[in-house]
Amino acid sequence: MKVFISGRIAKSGLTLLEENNIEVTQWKESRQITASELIEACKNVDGLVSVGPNKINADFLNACKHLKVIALHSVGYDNVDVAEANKLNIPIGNTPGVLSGATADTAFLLMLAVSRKAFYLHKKIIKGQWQNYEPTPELGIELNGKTLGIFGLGNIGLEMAKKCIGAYKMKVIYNNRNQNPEAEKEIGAKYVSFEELLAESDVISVHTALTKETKNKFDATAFEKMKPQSIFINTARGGIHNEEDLIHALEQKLIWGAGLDVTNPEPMSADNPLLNMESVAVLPHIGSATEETRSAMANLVAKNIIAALNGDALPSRVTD
Ligand code: 8YV
Repeated sequence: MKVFISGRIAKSGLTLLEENNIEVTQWKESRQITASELIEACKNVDGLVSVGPNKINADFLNACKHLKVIALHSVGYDNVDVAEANKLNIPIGNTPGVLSGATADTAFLLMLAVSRKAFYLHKKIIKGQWQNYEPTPELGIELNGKTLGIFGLGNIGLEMAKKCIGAYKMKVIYNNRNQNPEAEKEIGAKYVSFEELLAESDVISVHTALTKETKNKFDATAFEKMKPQSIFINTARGGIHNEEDLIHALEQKLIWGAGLDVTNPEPMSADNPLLNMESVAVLPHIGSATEETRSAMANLVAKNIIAALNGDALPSRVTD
């Protein structure tokens, strides 16, 4: 059996595939593979490991109907036409669970960095602008006892909430498509409407999937309803916030700060105004980027491939 991998995944996953007699070819260039190169690379293989934002759309799927499985190296599957894959009987695997801790760490890191203007002040040192001690300019804000609003309380949101409760005894409210009674019981999170989430949160952290419903959810109207002292964090997908509206909200001090691990587009351009704002921290989509998590993701990817090629159910299959 043969598999094509559209990027460089952790060695543990490659070893697992090879131990199961699966022949691997890999995209090793630093640029993203193009749509036509991906189709070409998949011509003579049985499975695809899709790394990064390859468009697994109807065109691709119909050109590669022979694939027995597509294993995503991500929990997010907004780049996949799942309905079309289901129609063509191509199972799609993803990697939930194993990256929740690392991604929540990134959200927490951004929240704290924003609250103390850490990225901005670090850049001032580099520019030779560390000046005399003065007690009042460029002050941060504290998080102790504040209200955390989770937009999308699944695995990652729950991890973020637990960290915020543990570190700062934050009160947790959340808004979801569906209520999450287990999380309510476990951490005492309170379900609120989206409007209430906006109005009551001191920190809003986004942990939902990018869908038709969540695209541009945080736009000018939403930012206007947030507290002027609030912080907006997004480690999910850049398409969930409207970047122009976010810039405007920060410039007009409608909100206090923002931390982003995801942008729209990615990569973010180096001259983006967000990169020079005091209460903003931006990271280049590193949510799951730890040795441990990338290795666990590669293992789950390999297990999804192996199961499908053996005719078994995938340990983690995307269904909707
Ligand atoms: C990946 C992610 O780094 O899991 C996701 O949805 O966004 C990240 O963990 C990215 O998709 C690259 O494969």
